[in-house]
Amino acid sequence: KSIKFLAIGAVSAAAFVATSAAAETALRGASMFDEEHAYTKTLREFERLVADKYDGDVTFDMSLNGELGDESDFVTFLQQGVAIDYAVMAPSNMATFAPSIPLMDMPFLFRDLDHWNTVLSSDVMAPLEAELLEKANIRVIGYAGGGVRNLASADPITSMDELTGHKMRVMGAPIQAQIFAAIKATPSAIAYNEVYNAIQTGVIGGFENEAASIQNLKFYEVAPNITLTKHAITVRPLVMSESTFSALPDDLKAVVLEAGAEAGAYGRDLESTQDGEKMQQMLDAGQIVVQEFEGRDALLEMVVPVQDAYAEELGATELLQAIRNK
Ligand code: MAV
Repeated sequence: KSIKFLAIGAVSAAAFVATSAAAETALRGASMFDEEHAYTKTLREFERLVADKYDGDVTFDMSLNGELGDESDFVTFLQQGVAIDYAVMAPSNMATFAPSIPLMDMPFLFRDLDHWNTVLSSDVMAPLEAELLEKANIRVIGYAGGGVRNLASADPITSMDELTGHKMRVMGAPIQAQIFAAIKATPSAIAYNEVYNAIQTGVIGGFENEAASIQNLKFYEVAPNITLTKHAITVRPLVMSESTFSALPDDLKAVVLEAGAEAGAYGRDLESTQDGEKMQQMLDAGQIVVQEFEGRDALLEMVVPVQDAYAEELGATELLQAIRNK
């Protein structure tokens, strides 16, 4: 009896899908984090805004907690237009397809939050977006981010002496390794979802990251020493696979662009506001020890020639200057 019942159920479920499929657009997102992280909240806001602004039927399905891998996996899916339609991405994790894009999140690029805000409210990044679209088939629809990146390590690092030779993980873009090598660390590109183990087993001494992610993925368990190098304020494009975007109906395209820009602004506000709070929560919980770095200004001097050479190699000297001049 129960078998018969199940069979009938299955048929009617399939029929329901068939009748509703014609008008419905199904979009899939991905996050490396749980619902609490600013990126997931940014993506949820994007979904909410699209559903709110769009007259037609659109459904969302987001995979969380790195179920589909880390951002270096996401970028391949986005580029090929399979499995993931939208995500928040670090530019330095998209370098394989678009070599100029990591200029956006190069360490020591922004003087402070005001500078970061001014740059992101301008259209100075437009040539980089164009390259990403053309070479990687990925469209920027907004900008999230706003976390301050610091060193996180198993042992304390407070001075140039301790930083020299420090084995640390960096993101996959060559410019990341070049910058950290210039400040005398020993960087290696390791996948984000292998970092926790690599620190735990002593393969590396630490990495660099922002408060939201250190807290969400409990990196403090293996790297509780935070050194305030404040070397980056994150720029994290909210992106959509162009294969997906170009196939959307025109009215939905317009809604996606509007919702992307608004959700990005929401995410920037959220993460930049929460950055200090999250650091304090980890401090209060005894999860981290925070230390200043003696001579941060010296670091800046060491990296500027590396930034200049990178921009020159990409033919982006004017663009870098335009960002610095903002
Ligand atoms: C942080 O979790 C985020 O900035 C994320 O976008 C990066 O991919 C990640 O760090 C990383 O360092 O790879």
